Amino acid sequence: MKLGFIAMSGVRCQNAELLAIGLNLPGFVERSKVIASLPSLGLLTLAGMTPPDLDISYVEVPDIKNLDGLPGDFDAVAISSFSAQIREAYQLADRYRAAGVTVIMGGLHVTARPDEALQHADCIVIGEGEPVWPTVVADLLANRLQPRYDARPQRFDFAHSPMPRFDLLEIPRYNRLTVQTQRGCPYNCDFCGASIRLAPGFRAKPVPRVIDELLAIKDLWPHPFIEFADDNTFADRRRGRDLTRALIPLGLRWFTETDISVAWDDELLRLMKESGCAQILIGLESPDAASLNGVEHKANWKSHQANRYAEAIARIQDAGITVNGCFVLGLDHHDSSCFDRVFQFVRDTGLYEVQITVMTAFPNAPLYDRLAASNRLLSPEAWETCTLFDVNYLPANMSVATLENGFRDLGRQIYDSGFIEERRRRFFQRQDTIRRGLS
Ligand code: B12
Repeated sequence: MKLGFIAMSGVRCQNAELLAIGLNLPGFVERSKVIASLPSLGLLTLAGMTPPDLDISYVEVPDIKNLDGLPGDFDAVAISSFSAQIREAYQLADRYRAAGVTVIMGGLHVTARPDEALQHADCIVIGEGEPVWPTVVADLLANRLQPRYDARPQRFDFAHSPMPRFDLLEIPRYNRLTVQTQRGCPYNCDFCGASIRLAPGFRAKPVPRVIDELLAIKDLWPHPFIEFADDNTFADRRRGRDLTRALIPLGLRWFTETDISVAWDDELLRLMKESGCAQILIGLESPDAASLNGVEHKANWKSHQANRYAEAIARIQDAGITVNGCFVLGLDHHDSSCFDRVFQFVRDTGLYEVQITVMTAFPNAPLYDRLAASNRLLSPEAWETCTLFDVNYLPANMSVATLENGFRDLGRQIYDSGFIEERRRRFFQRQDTIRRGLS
């Protein structure tokens, strides 16, 4: 049995003007180059649970438009899904099926729209892959594959997490590799379409398991750059301290996503720096409390943090860790002044790196149902617009054009090479001052 794991990587954006600008803006280009070259950890993880007697390979299909024939010579393929690439995934699935290849699909979009996906696949998996994958493979081999496997009643215990098959990758084509140290998040943001939608709550992988994965990568690539494919690595700060202590001897450089609360834990910040943390990405979403009202559903947490954002960023950056501050433009409390407010906040705080995105209704997020119920989705099944850059809804307090133009202009300002340079210089000068004990 030849089984192919088919990843559809690369970045996606429908807005032609933004694409064109992206080619000129160093910030966009840099980030898109970095992120376009990450492998599918989901598929590598499933490969790690696949019995060794199957003949398996991992294939990247970045663009199906320029595809000559079908990638690989397989009896069955496992295809992963994000909303933005789902139409391409369906086309590829249809082509495989027409050629007699069995198609199994899973991932975030398939979990959100299982019935839609079943029109293009022989079998779909809903929820996390690990709890059901061994059964799927056994059924495939025994010729009794079911159309749908639902992992949701189970919560996968990370103590049993498989070793992802990093060895299937052509390592030199990647500039960083991903390892997952936890899944989910204690919070529930309106627009979040990440792993909390596969299974609720926050779960962490045992630290020794994480270290095993990192050592496996180091065997293949002695000095890797690691991106933790986490939602909120340090939501449990005590565990975060254990993790960072264990990372120190590995001599890595790493990046992750977490929330602003790390700023108030001096020991954790010190350990993060010492263990090689280069940058943390934080979803600030908007600079002020009023515009964040209602964004986090459990405790309005983000709105309560906003007044301390500037101080928190300063504390993290003073610890020698750069902050990649993420802002969502077009929130319901945003009007046309939001673009200037974000720009001023970035300038005032000296955020080292910035990521701006447009509010996006992923089909698995509460935001989607809210916008659909009030007829604010412009094209409810235009999944290809779920890119974080394309506007597919009626903003509450501005027009679509105002949001699109404001977003584009803010991008021009934020990614202006002089402005990037100024923020970088400010960070390094401050580090120098701290090192010389002058602060
Ligand atoms: C790493 C990453 C990437 C990488 C790698 C993508 C890849 N090929 O896997 C890159 C940089 C390429 C990328 C690109 C994009 N990304 Co991205 N990315 C992430 C990130 C940070 C981690 C994802 C990850 O590795 N998770 C860990 C693995 C283990 O989980 P998993 O993939 O979900 O797999 C599990 C299950 O889903 C399931 N499963 C998955 N596939 C399959 C297949 C089968 C057959 C089966 C049975 C099961 C199964 O089993 C796995 C184990 O349980 C998340 C944010 C986050 N913190 O989670 C965003 C995230 C997934 N990305 C997102 C988006 C929007 C994008 C882009 C559209 C951005 C853009 N404009 O280009 C593109 C789309 C790329 C594409 N071609 O589809 C959204 C997706 C939301 C959604 N519901 O669709 C997320 C959640 C971020 C966000 N801000 O909302 N991304």
